[in-house]
Amino acid sequence: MRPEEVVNLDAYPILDRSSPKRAELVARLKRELDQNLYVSLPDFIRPAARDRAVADAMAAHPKAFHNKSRRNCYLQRKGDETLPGDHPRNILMDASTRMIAYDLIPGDCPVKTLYHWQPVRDFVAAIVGSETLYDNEDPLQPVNLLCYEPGDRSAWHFDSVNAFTMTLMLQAPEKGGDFQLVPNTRSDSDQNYDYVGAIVRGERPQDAVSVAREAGALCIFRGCNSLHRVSPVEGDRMRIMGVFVYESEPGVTGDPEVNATVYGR
Ligand SMILES: O=C(O)CCC(=O)C(=O)O
Ligand SMILES: [Fe+2]
Repeated sequence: MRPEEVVNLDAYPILDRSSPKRAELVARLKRELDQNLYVSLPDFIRPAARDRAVADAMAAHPKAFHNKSRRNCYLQRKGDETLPGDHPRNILMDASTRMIAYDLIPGDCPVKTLYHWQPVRDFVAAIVGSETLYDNEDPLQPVNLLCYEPGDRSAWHFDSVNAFTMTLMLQAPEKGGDFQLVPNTRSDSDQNYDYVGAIVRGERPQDAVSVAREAGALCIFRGCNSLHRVSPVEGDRMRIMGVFVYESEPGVTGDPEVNATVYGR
């Protein structure tokens, strides 16, 4: 499939960089991201491309790494004995997902076609306010297919490295699997432990926004300072996401230790 057949160019006219329509679209999405810490782009890929990506995910799924862990919201498997038991560093939560690494995804899978297309890279850069974005060059990290089987979930966490995270819903579950986000739970200068603790202890459910995620929707969010999670998936259908990692400089590869925990190798 050519990139023009993957991306829904009717709804997202990203090809002509000088068109006012594109500029308006970028300005609106950028404003939304700045205000809400997330922005959702419904119907970003076409249904045929989505079907193909889902079929690729189903075919690769037996080789997915089952990432099952108990960890705190800072992605650590151990708490801190010197802190009280109800401190957010000491609240360990269960997460379970199935990770399909870059090297297990066919070269012509639509998620790779989209990721490696310059017009998409430019469009995303404009929305997140980056001069230029580069592909990640790790053998495992650049594009992943993340599957949630019934009962799978991700627990409250902050993303660790990237200034933004980009995901694409390929198959929504029948029920559950909601993406929930608490904007600005902490800041670069303030860990805000009291508030973070209240969220992970479940004391402020009203503060979490549920981001609607229809199949085909692209989501860009800033997860470094905003707690987020995925509620348990219910029903028979897997939740299947594409996850994309862009970098602000060329030649970035991953930390082998991080890869071992995320991909099991
Ligand atoms: O599956 C999702 O919607 C979110 C996954 C997530 O938290 C992440 O990629 O950082
Ligand atoms: Fe995350």
